[in-house]
Amino acid sequence: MRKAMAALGALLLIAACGGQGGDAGGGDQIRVTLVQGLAGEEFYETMACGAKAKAQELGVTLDVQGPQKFDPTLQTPIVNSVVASAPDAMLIAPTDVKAMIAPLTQAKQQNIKIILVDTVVEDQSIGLSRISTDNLKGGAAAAKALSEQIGGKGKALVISTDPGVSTVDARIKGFEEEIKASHPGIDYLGVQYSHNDVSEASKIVNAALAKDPDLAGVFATNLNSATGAGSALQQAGKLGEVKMVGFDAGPAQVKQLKDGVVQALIAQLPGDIGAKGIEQAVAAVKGQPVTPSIPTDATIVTAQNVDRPEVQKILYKAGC
Ligand code: T6T
Repeated sequence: MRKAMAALGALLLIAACGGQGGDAGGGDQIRVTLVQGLAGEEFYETMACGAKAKAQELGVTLDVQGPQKFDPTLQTPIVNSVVASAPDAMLIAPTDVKAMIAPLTQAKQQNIKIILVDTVVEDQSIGLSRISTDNLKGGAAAAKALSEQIGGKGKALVISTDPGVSTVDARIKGFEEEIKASHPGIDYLGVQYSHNDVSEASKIVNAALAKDPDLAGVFATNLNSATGAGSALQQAGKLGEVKMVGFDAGPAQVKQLKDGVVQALIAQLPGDIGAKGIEQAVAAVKGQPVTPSIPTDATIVTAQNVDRPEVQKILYKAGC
């Protein structure tokens, strides 16, 4: 685990400054809308808390909206209505790399400054700034942590949301590359998709246990996948037998960590992502330089460090 923590420490990179800016803003209060990937989910609520605190500090008006499901067909109409309300800037976590290009192009054409928080789209011209965890390194760190837990051998399964979500796709890539390069004893069973649904993730793990009773490890690439996968392992009485590493650190994941269902969580800094998003939005609206790419840190949380004050501080919250 120590090795994995050291690897994850390297996720903190120095942000490179760029000179891409927008038009100068007027004297009125700047209006920003944050469009979450999923309303009410702790990662995005913690992001909203960070954005709200920074908006208040900078005297910015902030509106927060999000779909009830992590689904581009639900996020698109929200973006369309935000475009109609013509804020100065939009912070958005796009729910699909392709499907969200068209609505965001509309926003760009209306001269709304777009800042990508967490996820991105394939069209590199969308987003004056992109703020996220280094998910590729996070996935590799998850592979190392899981391998350590299962003694470098046995069957390992990945549960993700849907293909086409930039963050979790990068986590899978990082995981797979690390397993292939350095963990020859691991029999990789591949990825199964839960559509970001807790009960779907549980079903996948139940079916996997039926097919492969000797399953050794699970990597769940995000909060809902981890919650569902963890409860399936718990209900199947597999504690201690099947090890699990999950991305994200909401209250349910932390409980599973303390209950011994999950051995390690990779906690992101959604509050920082939101706060930095507001800073970039304000700079863009004022025509000041923005930073095209801002990596934020991630930490491996285990039963050993979870109660430390510095770790408690980074766990996700359901509200501010
Ligand atoms: O893992 C986060 C986020 O980074 C990802 O893009 C989608 O899922 C979460 O919101 C957690 O469920």
